[in-house]
Amino acid sequence: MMRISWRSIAVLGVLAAWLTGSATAAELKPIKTQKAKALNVRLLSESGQWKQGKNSFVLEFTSVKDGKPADVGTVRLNTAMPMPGMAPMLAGATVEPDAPGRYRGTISFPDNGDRQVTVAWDGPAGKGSTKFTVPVR
Ligand SMILES: [Cu+2]
Repeated sequence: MMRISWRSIAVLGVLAAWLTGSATAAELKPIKTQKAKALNVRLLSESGQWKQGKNSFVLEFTSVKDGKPADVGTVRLNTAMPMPGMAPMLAGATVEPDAPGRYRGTISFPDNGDRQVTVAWDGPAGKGSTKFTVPVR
């Protein structure tokens, strides 16, 4: 009779994660979930938050109706930090398509504080944009 210990299962899991490389959806935590008309927009990362310095993230677009990935074409993500008495600090993300309705991006922040985030898209699922606030810790 074969015995499989929980420890060996855990070891296999770690090995599988190594072999497949980058983080899978299950390992990502939501930073922000936003409904934009017929679309749900999710901003995710491994830590579930943005911090000062360079950040990697995933943007997911799904249909509100059936939950399926929505091909939104070209995606842009820009951030602004309003600062009293001076021009707002702006930072844009580099965003690359990863899978239908799924995009990978990076963005850098020189300091912490709340960012006004604008996500805009233009493609087969239509053209649109949404705004929300994300704290940079
Ligand atoms: Cu600032």
